[in-house]
Amino acid sequence: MGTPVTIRHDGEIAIVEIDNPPVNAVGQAVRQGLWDAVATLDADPQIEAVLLTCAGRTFIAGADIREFDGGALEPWLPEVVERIHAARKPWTAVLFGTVLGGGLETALGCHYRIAHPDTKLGLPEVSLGLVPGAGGTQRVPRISGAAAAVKLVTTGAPICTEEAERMGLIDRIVTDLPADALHFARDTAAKPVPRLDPGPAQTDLTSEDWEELREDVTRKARGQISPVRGFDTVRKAFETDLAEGMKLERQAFMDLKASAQSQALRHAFFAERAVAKPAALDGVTPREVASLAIIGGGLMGSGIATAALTSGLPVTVVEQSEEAAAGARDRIAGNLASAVKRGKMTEDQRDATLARLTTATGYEAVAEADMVIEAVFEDTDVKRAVFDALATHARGDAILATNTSYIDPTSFTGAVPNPDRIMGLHFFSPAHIMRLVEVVRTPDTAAEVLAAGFALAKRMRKVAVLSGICDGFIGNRILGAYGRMAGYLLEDGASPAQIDGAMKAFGMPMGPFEMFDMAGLQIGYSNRKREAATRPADQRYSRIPDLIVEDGALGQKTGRGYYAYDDGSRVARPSPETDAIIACEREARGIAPRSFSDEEIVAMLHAVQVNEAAAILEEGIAERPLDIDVVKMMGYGYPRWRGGPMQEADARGTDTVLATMRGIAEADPGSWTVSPLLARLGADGTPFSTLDK
Ligand code: 3H9
Repeated sequence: MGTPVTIRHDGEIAIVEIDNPPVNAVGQAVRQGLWDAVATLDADPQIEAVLLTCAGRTFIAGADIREFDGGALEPWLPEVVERIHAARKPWTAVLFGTVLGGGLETALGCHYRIAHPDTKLGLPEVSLGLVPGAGGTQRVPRISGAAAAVKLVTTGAPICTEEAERMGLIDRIVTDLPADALHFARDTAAKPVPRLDPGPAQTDLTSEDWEELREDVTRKARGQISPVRGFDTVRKAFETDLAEGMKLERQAFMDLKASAQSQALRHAFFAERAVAKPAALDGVTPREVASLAIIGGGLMGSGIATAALTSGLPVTVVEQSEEAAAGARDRIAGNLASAVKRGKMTEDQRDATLARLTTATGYEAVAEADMVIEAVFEDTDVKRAVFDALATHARGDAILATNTSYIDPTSFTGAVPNPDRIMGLHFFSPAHIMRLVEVVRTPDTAAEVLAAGFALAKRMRKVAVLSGICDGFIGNRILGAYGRMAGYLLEDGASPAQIDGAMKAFGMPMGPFEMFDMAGLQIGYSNRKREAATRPADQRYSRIPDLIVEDGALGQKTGRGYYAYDDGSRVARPSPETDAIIACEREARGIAPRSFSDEEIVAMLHAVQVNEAAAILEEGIAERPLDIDVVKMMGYGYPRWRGGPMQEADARGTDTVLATMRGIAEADPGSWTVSPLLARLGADGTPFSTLDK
């Protein structure tokens, strides 16, 4: 392969172009190319100014993340940036696309920056568990001041060109490229080359202000270390000169690069992209879907409809009555109104989106749809009635999907001819916000149909994960094991507050009991009654959840569940009534409450999830451990900086997880069986990631 950096001339202007698809990441060859270009152009008497630009869809989108697992290859990016800044000729970066991380830092090394209006700029390193490592924490404070630098570095959120111009990060917004760029460069040739002041950056912030800001960053980081380290590194820009600040930044970058959190976040980055490419769909062309019908316009159906309409599809929602259809339309309109409020769409876009919605009360309305998604009540008979109707009313080649979250789709789709067009599309609630979709394949589903599920998810800007059939599919099945273990821990002596507190300290947005209370305890109660007949006789059954429901406490909506809630409040307080039920039941079962450490609670709740996940992998329900990680991160709030339960298992050591799981299973063999896959990997500590092909 030739060099990714080439130089061409337009009169006295040199155009340095990086061509490193797909996103022009600065890998070693690009760094070397830029390093050499500076020397070549400094020595070229014909050249008076330089434009730095990129081929393809974007200016540099960052350092090459794939290089971070090995040692740093020379030349290092900070040195390349410094070398560009020290060049004798003025360099102008021509920005477009997504100018991120090392891309923005390279641009900041240039003496000028011009940008196309649609450009997004940012320092997203925190989302990879890092801090900017090529001057971002030192140059932005010197150019834009403290508040802007803290925001860019600690949130990682990209900004638009207007904001970047206000911050002084770009000198001009240009629309006519490359002509405007050539003009701009010619103007720079006549001026002295501007250099960044290497002294400490200036600020009015007092040390109290800095402390307050730090507290805010720490609170929002919720256990993630990189935003706080990024903050501290930015602050150094106001205390030291540039050279010293660069050294401190390099140290922070290298420390974090080696950290478990950064490894987990890098895993999350690549896993979220890899799930879109399951082996089962290799080379498969999705079936075309240009119109959608949804059966059921409740919370779930309306959410799915909102996402589909927003993606540009025409959608027909079928309800049972005019009143219910009007309710669905109102819900969808409400979802779109809040999108307008959050600045996600304009009022005109909202009107155009809503104009693609049709509501109807009869199945005739689905006759033309390329795909029909059933989103009715989670009950086999209700769903069967829907599919019986679809068998006659939907087009013979229409794709038929069910949004069931637990039930085997083959148990209610028997009447449908051509079952190769049936699949599950398990959206998460609220479906217009949550990004995860489990695409469930039945033994009959055609690959092009599954691919259509993936294409639909992508179109809706969601992330699809392929799942086979089992009770609860990937996510809810693992949730089942988690909930069961949480219930046993509670019965054995831990309080809801301790268990929830331990899981929140681990990084979960809420603990299991707060989650149950929020979701409502009634559904779990009904599920347990339904499962009673098939539950293994020797499996431990904690009656506490049933006793709480039977005492009239159904969770937040009734003001009491595992916790008590003041009227309309979501703040959980201990509930003396519920605590009494727990204590009574322990006594009735002859359980002497024991104490658990928070670490023990976390390790046990983690181990049972990994154990269930390992069974899921062995059964071929999920293709790879990374699929499971993405489901848990995107659907259940598993902290990204832990990379999901399988990545966490690798970080703890599969041998350690196995030992914990063995302890659990030996104490209660009727309830738990160690998965043979976990036993195999854990025997010598082989990581799950070895199965991520
Ligand atoms: C950094 O810069 C550190 C410096 O401060 C200091 C250094 C010393 N590297 O997302 P897409 C791949 S840290 C390697 O599907 P989109 C990606 O895996 C970096 N590969 O496209 C995918 O590969 P595949 C700071 C990368 O249009 C393909 O490109 N920068 C990188 O939806 C297409 O990606 C970031 O964190 C990379 N940096 O979104 C930016 N970026 O086709 C990270 C992408 O094999 N990147 N790939 O699956 C992004 O946010 C998005 O990719 C981007 C494009 C917005 C650029």
